[in-house]
Amino acid sequence: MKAHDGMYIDGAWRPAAGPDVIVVVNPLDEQVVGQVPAGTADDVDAAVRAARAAFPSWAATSPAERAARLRALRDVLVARKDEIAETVTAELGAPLPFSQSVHVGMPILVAGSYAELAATHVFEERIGNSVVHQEPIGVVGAITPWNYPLHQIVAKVAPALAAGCTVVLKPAEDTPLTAQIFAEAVHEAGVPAGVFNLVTGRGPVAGQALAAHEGVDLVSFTGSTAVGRQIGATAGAAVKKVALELGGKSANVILPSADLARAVNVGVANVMSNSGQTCSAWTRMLVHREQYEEALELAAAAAAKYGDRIGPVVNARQQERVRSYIHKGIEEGARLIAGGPGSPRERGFFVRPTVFADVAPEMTIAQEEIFGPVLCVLRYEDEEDALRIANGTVYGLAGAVWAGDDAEAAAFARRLETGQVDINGGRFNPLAPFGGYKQSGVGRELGAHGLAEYLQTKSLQFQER
Ligand code: TXE
Repeated sequence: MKAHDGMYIDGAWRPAAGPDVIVVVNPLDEQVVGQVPAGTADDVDAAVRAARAAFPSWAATSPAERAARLRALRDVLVARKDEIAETVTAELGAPLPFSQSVHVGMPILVAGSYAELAATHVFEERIGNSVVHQEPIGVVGAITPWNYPLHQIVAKVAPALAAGCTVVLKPAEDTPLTAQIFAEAVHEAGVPAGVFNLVTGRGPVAGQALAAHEGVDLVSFTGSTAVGRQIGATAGAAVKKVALELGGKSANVILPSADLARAVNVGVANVMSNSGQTCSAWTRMLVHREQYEEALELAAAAAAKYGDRIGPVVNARQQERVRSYIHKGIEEGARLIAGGPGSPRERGFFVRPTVFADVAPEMTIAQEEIFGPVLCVLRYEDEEDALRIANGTVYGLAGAVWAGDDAEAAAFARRLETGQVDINGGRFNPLAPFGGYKQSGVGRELGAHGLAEYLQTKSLQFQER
């Protein structure tokens, strides 16, 4: 697969400062797909300098001009969608139709939504005798994970550019080729040199250097809670703003009035999709005790249907991690009703679609993010019990509620300690804010709330107005 052997800095591909490389492996067959340079603090420094130098003139462009560049960026992503989908599939192992519809389809929607928002957002308002200006925060250090390689990038870079910020992106080690295509797309879209810069590299080296760089005004990170905590501490010490989108352990609450079969089937599909590597996945299904046995039959059958259609997980480490959680579930007394820790294929980092019954709320598999195709089905006594279980983790990213009508589900959803809830199935809305309560993060992505992360306000106080 085509790969650049340099970093995209100040509008051109430049040689990396050091000799280290990252080898990209296809999780489906364990074949090498390409390699990219592993950046050092020197590469990060060059990229941050370029972003700083480009900031004043980009910040001064009109919102209409920024909207035009974002529209052009969206158009390039659309024009290159097949190539991007193939690259995501090669790096992440996702089935091609899923890469086309979700891994590429979703960021195209998000890029389009920020082209619109840049054009329509009110960057200046009068409040009494003051005029309040919303100004770009400056240079953004964006650190992204591999689970949605393009979406995670676009969800940070599009609002940053719409706001008038400049960006240095450090994408995940496992999926740098998609990030390189994104950099080409930004270039083709006519975004001026230095406004967007890409440094591929390892988290503890390039990522750490970016998070700590004094030329960065905001660090926007998506990834594990452990690394997020570290980045938050580094940024806090430097009084630098952070946005953190971290893990989740979302509850899928099926109330007794719901269409049980539909709720279970959609619920299983939600967890198995992207091989369970979705921070918002509904990994805990909560079912009323009287419907529990029926739900288990439905869930086991739905999981079995996935069988071979599910893609691998991203790498050997993730495969091991997921399998060890499955072992832990068995050890702690949960009952396996589909899948298990065994490997379904000789090659590739596959994990079988797995469902656990008789999961107690305090078990490790019901508390920690597994990030694999593993569903826990829990039993509740009544609504208060369901609420206590649903809210009983350190996370609060997403969730779902099913009921006979939307109003009943929404009333329950209002009591959940979580940033986003799908009502009776829901539907992706690129304008709705996404982000965590509790240890799932700080700040929001998408829509106007996502844009606000990249802005700071200045009040001009007049004597009269
Ligand atoms: O994440 P990391 P990993 C969760 C999920 C998964 C676990 C581990 O539970 O099993 O995290 O995944 C960069 N300073 N999520 O190890 O390490 C790294 O290079 C600065 C949830 O892949 O957090 C990559 O670009 N940066 C999730 C990014 O951080 C550092 C998505 C994420 O990697 C760094 C992915 C450091 N010290 C994993 N160390 C979600 N919320 O969607 C690493 N990085």
